[in-house]
Amino acid sequence: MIKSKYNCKLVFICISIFLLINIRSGLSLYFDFEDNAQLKDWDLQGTWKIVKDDTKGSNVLSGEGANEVCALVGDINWTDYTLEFEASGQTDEISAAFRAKDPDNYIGFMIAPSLNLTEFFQKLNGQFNENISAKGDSLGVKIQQWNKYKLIVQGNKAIAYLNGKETIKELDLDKLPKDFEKGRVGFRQWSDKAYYDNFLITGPGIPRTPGEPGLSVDLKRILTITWASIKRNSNI
Ligand SMILES: [Ca+2]
Repeated sequence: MIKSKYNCKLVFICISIFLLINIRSGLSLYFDFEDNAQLKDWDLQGTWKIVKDDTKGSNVLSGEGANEVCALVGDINWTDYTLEFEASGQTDEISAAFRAKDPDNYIGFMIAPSLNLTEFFQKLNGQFNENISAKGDSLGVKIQQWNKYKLIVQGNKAIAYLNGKETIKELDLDKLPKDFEKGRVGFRQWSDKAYYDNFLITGPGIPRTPGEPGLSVDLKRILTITWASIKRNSNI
């Protein structure tokens, strides 16, 4: 019995170490943009840098340029994920990019306050197509206003939320070219300056990141369940 008890403890310790190693070795997938080291895994087109936003009281990712600016991160083979972030268009537009191969091939979700326009669009081999989705015109998003966005990209659907409410009709991804079946994620604008912060990427096969919201609670719960299961099955 004593030997069994020690074996069980050993199993628990091994599982705990395995979980911690997996969490710590993962690519950074939560970005609060508080330091420049967080940009090391990003591919940046245009001028992207970390700046202090006084209205928010936090460091944020700033992107700007004369034409299109694009910042991508993640694995080109990712398919499904949920993207959560905060954004504030400093001159006008903000956009998220997903199922992205590179700055010339991605799907975008755009908010343009000056046009009161919300839409999904695609860029394939450098060519834009803005007629792939419904358009929204009554969201009321303002320039230099921080808002919370969430994009759920799952299977053949993409759904966008603004401050917890669905923005426009979901996008049918199965009607788009097969080029958009998988890809990276990030942000982009055209000739505009925009701020982004607290970017969280979650999904199947996407590792967790130290410091991301909710992680410590989740880890504690997993370990508690594991330990309870070991005790139950071994009667210790
Ligand atoms: Ca921040």
